[in-house]
Formats: sequence, C-alpha cells, structure tokens
Amino acid sequence: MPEMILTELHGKVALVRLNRPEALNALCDQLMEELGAALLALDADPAVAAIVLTGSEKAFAAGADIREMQPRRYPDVLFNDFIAKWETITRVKKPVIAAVAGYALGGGCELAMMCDIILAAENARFGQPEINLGVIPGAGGTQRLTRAVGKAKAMELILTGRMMDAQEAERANLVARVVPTEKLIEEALKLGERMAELSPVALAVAKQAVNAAFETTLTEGVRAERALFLPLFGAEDQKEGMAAFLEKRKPRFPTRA
Ligand code: DAK
Repeated sequence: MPEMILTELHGKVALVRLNRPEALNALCDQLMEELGAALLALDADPAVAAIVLTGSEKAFAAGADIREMQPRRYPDVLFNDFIAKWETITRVKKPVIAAVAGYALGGGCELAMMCDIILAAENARFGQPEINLGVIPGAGGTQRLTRAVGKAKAMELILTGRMMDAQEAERANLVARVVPTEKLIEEALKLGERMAELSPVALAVAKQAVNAAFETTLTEGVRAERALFLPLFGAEDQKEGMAAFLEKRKPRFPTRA
C-alpha cells in the first residue's frame, strides 16, 4: 500500500493526492515510486477516464527532497538514474490535470508542467529555486518553463529563484486558469468529468498531437497531426460522435478508456 499518496475515485475521475505534509510534499524517491506506480495502474484501469494530481492547500510540492539529495555524489546520480522515475507521468495516455494550491517549486513545478493542464488556486506559487541550492532544474524545468512562458521570464525565474503567484502564472500562460482556492478540487474534477464524457481514443490522440508541437517544426507537426487524425476515421467513436451531432443527441462513445 502506498504511504505517501492517496487515491480516490470520483465517478470516472481519479484524484491522486501527494500526502507528505510534514515536508510540504517534498518529492523523495519513495513518493516518486509510489506516484509512478499509481499513475500507470490508473492509466490501465478502464474505470478511469482522467486523472487529477494535487497536493495540499499549502503545497502542491516544494520540490525534490533536498535532505535526500544533499549527500548524493556524482557517480551515484549517474548510475542510480534517479531521473527515470520522474518521467513515468509523461507515459500516461489519459488526460492528467495538475490542481496546484500553495507551493509548486523546483521538482514540484516540473511535475506540474509534465501534466497536460495546470489549474491553479489563487494561493498557488510557482518557481524554480534550484539556483539557491547551487544547482539548476533537473527534471525539465529549463525546457518546459521556457516553452510555456518564453525566454525572458524563464531566465528571470531560473536565474534568480523568484516565485510567481497564480495571477502572474496565468498571464504568462503557465496555467490554464486560476480558481478560488476552496474550489480547486471541485473545478479540477469538473474538468476531468467533462473529459470522461468524450472519446478516450480522441483524447489520447489529441494529447499526442499537442505534445508533438513541442518536439518539432510546424511542417513536421502538421504532418504528425494528420497522421494521428486520419486513423480516427477507423475508430467507432468518430462514427458515433458525428452521427450524434446529426441526430441532435448526446454521443455515447463506444470505446472504453
Ligand atoms: N526538501 C525537503 N524538505 C523540505 C523541502 C524540500 N524541497 N521543502 C520543505 N521541506 C521541509 C522543511 O525542511 C521543513 O521541515 P522541518 O524543518 O519541519 O523538518 C518542512 O518541510 C516545512 O518547511 P518550512 O519550515 O521551510 O516551511 P515555510 O512555510 O517556512 O517555507 C518554503 C516554505 C516552500 C518556502 C520552504 O520550505 C522552501 O524554500 N523549500 C525548499 C524549496 C526548494 O528549494 N525547492 C527546490 C528543491 S530542488 C531531478 C528531479 C527533480 C529535481 C532534481 C533532479 N532528477 C529527476 C534528476 C528537483 C530539484 C528540486 O526540486
């Protein structure tokens, strides 16, 4: 049984809560292992259509665990590849929504950025403060933050360790939306429930297509989109989705997640 995360099912939406409050959800090896295993199990579970990842009201996650990292030496980090367990979340095919309240710092900000959508509570604070520790972001922060907010702001945040609040993060396009802190989970579950009504095949493919935009040129990206789009006509969900529109009714997508 996992000790550092809690998982609940709300209809077809799984809510995964990082639960290490005494350390502001610092992301230690055990937590990352438990999280990775839970996410892969939910991805394979037909009862689940979408996943919400959250922390506490005080902290989504205040970064990788500094106490655990401090004694590590170069050959250890090289051979005991602690990066691998951080990337599990990027293998999930179902939509993953980060519901961020409080601190999302360092690895916490990087974890949120690996999700498909970030929903921020009014009290959320984002930052990459690794520079204060004599290192740099190590789980994609220099790349994903820069793609999200652009060079000037990414440089400023990463080179100074400054945090930005939820409003600034929304203006900078890091987050999809800011919601009242007490409504964060409700709003994140609503997003997930909306997706649970849609075609799981189309959702998974849409994720792949949007993610391709961060990997390639426009011409290549448009080609990738086409290669993902055309096979959807071979899936039953397209027949049902378009028939339902023409018959003025709600679609009932045959494919299960
Ligand atoms: N690690 C370990 N413990 C942490 C922690 C962290 N990142 N953040 C907070 N804590 C612990 C504190 O030590 C404290 O524990 P006790 O002293 O009570 O035992 C407890 O949580 C409460 O924290 P504070 O007393 O500091 O609470 P405050 O409200 O005063 O301050 C704060 C909140 C978030 C501003 C402050 O805790 C803070 O500055 N925390 C550190 C933030 C930070 O520097 N984060 C970046 C860490 S470096 C990689 C993947 C990822 C990474 C690297 C590599 N690979 C895959 C290769 C990521 C690196 C990082 O994230």
